[in-house]
Amino acid sequence: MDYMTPFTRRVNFDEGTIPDAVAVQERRLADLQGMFADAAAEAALLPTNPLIYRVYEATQNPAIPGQLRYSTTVIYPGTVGGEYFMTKGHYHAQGDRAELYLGLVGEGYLILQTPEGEINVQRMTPGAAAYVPPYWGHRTINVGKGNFAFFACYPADAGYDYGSIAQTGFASIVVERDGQPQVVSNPRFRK
Ligand code: M6P
Ligand code: ZN
Repeated sequence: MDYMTPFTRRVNFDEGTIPDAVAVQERRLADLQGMFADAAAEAALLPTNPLIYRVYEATQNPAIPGQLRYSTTVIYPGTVGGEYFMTKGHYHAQGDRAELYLGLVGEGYLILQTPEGEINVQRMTPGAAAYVPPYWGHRTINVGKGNFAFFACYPADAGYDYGSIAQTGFASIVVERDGQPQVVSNPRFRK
């Protein structure tokens, strides 16, 4: 038996970062082009291409059954035409793989959607352990004034299906109304 060597990575609970991450992914507005409901507001912001979020990958564990990967995500505060900064969102390429999120810093929403377009919203604050069941697409949204960060752990072979979200979007979006987050239907949603 070729045993894998155990290891530990430290999560910074104040920042929601992993200082010794094996990889850090940066997602800017250009990487989310076409995903915000207000196309004009998105186009107006595109020249400055703001940083929306970073993903700190703790592992590059092999994408095989039985292995896990874990990471933290820090979403910066801001909106595009009143719609809060958010992740791209994805289904798992292997749809039956679940995922666990743990809120670390700030305040966010986890929005989930079935392939049939059913929506579920979970509020995430530090300590909230939110379960993403098999088959639900998932996106996280920073609805606060500061950074929103969370920890994620998922089967290493789950994979990413970004295509369906890019094409159809989520049926609901989260916008700022009178300074408060509100979940409203997405005018650009296509089933
Ligand atoms: C969490 C996990 C990651 C994911 C990241 C950003 O950390 O779910 O697997 O990559 O959020 O989300 P997305 O890939 O949709 O941009
Ligand atoms: Zn996932």
